[in-house]
Amino acid sequence: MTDSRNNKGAQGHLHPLTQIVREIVDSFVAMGFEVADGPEVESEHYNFDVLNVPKDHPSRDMQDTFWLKPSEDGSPNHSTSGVGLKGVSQTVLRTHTSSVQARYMETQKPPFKIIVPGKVFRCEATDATHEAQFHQIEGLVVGEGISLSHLQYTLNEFFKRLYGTQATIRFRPSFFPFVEPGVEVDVSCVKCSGKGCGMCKQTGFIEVMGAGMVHPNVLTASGIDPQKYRGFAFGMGVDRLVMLKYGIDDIRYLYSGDLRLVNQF
Ligand code: 2U9
Repeated sequence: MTDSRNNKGAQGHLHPLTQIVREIVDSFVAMGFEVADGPEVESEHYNFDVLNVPKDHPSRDMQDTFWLKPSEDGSPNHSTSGVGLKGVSQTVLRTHTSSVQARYMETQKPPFKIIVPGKVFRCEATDATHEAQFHQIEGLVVGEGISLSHLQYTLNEFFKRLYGTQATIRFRPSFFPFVEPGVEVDVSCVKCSGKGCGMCKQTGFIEVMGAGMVHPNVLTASGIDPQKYRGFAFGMGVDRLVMLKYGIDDIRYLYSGDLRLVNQF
């Protein structure tokens, strides 16, 4: 058989999401990062509390987070809670992979550089740009003398590897409870290289991730002295990157299992 699509279908191949996850992870591994992972069923403690997310933050709402029912005896459903049973840390499906970095920081002594790929879950109505389950990759670097310029250098290097040496990035101020300062990261438009086109809405840039310097409260909550150590962190939604790369206009295609989509990659 000579038709390449049929050949691919017969042999099987990686889903486009898996392909990009591997490409991104490999790129950070080449820069000296280690890969970490952790549970998808997570405690409120690691998903929110140690990440400096206030008790009344909207991301904790039932509308945004999948809260799991406690088991019959009242104990939480997650494996290793950050608090004792009486402290009542309820169980959620993790809403970001940041909980993995929080767990890692508790047991490892700096310096370290980790990259964390994984599935995350948000309780929201699905549409062309939102799914209840999607893929994230987050990174964390902690050490002495780490500054925003290390973050800028690392991300600049990463996007040049991913999109080519002409790619440039820019930071815009933003807010996330776990970082201070926080930034939104834009990359020069992959289609028009920054000149302005329909894809980038004539701005020349596309928003691709959030990032910032790890909040001192987060370091302290994980047993790391913020007077001695600093860290930077970043997070990106992989589905959005796949959609941008291949011009896919509905995230639901990525999870439909429809071979007419996956066999194109
Ligand atoms: C620790 C400390 C800080 C990770 C970060 C973001 C900003 C961010 C979003 C991008 C698109 C999530 O998939 S998305 O919706 N993420 O904007 N993530 S800083 O900060 C951390 C993580 C772990 C211990």
